[in-house]
Amino acid sequence: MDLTGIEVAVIGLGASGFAAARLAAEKGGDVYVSEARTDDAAAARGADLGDAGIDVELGGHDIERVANAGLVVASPGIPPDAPVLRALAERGVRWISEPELAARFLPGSLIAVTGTNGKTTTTLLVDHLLRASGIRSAAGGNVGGGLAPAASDLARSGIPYDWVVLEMSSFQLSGVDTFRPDIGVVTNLSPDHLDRYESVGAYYADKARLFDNADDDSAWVLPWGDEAVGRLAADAAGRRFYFDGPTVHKGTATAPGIPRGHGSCHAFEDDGMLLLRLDGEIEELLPTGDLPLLGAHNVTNALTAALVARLAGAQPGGIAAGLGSARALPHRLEPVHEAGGVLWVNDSKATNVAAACSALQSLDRPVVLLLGGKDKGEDFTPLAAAARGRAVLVLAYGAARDRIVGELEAAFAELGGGTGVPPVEPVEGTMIEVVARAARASRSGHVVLLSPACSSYDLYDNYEQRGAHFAALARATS
Ligand code: UMA
Repeated sequence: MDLTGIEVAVIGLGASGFAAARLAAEKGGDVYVSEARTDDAAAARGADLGDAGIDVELGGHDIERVANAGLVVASPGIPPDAPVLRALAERGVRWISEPELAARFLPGSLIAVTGTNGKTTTTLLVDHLLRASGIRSAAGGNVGGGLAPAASDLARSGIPYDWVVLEMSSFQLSGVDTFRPDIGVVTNLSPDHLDRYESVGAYYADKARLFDNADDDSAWVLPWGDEAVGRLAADAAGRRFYFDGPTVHKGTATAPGIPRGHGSCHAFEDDGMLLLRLDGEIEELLPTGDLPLLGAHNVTNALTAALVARLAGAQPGGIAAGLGSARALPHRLEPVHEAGGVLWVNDSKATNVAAACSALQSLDRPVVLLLGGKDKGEDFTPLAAAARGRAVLVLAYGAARDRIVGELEAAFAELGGGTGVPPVEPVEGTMIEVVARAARASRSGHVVLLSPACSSYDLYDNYEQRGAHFAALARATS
């Protein structure tokens, strides 16, 4: 495909706008970038694009010029009710998302991963399993955090990948047109982004666009027994493959000893072993205990990724090797140190209560829990039920310290106190004092878990900096 002679307007100059502009220019387009901001970062990006002969305007949007372009690419972070997109919609102008543009130029076959949680881990794990199987693969898309490039950067790379694995957010899916994954994955669904969507239905409707161009050759990898995902896939053409992990049926987990999996389930865990079943043949991958990723939700992610990799042509041996060498993503239940039988785990990305509850629930060792940071005003009481019976000590620090102590003590009292209720201790000072206290309090067999349930901005620039500081201090404990 060629964009020669076509004016391509790119709205927004973040990571995706920058990548889309370079791709469109490289494909012959006459590219114009329009960005509302004028700060140093935008100016630096603008200057880079200017050097490549791309016309960049900062500080507002020339609606007429954008509307007259032959192709409009809008950044995912711009909500549809932003004035620029409203003005375009009123003129009947349609726009596409950056991965939609990229997919028109991507080499190889396409795997697209969406869902509410686990997208990034699954995307990067699929790529890792394919590579471990000797298949040329690359991951990108919504991933962010410097862990993988934008889709357009992969399209520009000129590398003849066999497979490209893209994480797709609902924002990116809202702007698809011809986007057609060979293998599409929905990890799970739950309400999210309600600051942007007027209803959960509207959020799910964008996710459903994954299936827009389904045909008989499409393969869909879906959670077994998930009604919301089933409704999303509806009657889309293509074959369906199902995974069933320990977190899928939260309320109805199969009792120990009873075989998991189902006649029509293709990836599941049974008797401590991760298994695939395709065409009725069982393939053993890895004992669950050998998976280096912590937490039940990562068993689900591993099963999902293994099934996708198998459908993409990877052999069970390569998949098993890849699962065995998988590493946690930084700041997400990331083991950072082990000494004296104490495992130190950095879950700094858990900036809200739900994420910290989920981290606690996924560990099967007694936990010394570190909570604190900037107080976002969230209710901390749900942490009490998650911590009871799992945490042996809660240390609260930072700006939210006193509220955490007060709310958790009250919540534990309401739960009736008694066995399994950990003491909640305020720690004065910074992460240095918190880690020192955790080191004194922890015993062999314990996990010291930083899953702070708060943002980092009281003491740090971002959660990455907080996690790195915690990890460095943990490593220095012995
Ligand atoms: N802007 C305008 N006009 C407006 C509004 C915004 O010009 O009216 C400008 C902003 O000033 C900004 C740009 O548009 O410069 C918006 O950029 P963006 O928010 O779309 O962000 P990018 O830097 O392009 O990054 C995006 C994804 N961000 C979002 O979807 C919010 C990144 O996902 C993704 O990694 C990147 O593209 C490459 O694909 C991040 C993310 O947080 C990780 N995603 C959300 C999530 O996972 O929950 C969806």
